[in-house]
Amino acid sequence: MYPIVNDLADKSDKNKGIDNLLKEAEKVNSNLDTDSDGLLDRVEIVLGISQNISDTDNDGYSDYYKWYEN
Ligand SMILES: [Ca+2]
Ligand SMILES: [Ca+2]
Repeated sequence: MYPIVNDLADKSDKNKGIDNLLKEAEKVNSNLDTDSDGLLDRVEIVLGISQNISDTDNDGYSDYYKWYEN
């Protein structure tokens, strides 16, 4: 298993569908961080954000910052 995914799942109980999304993410056979924002592609899929854009909503804060610091 991938600890970073489990960490996010523990933190994201606000997302009721996280278990199903994690199963979807398991299908992504990659540990790449395509956009180099600190979140693995498979984690970004689980969170519903872009694995190709480091600041998905373009608000000046990286995806990593929003999910780990807020
Ligand atoms: Ca990323
Ligand atoms: Ca991203």
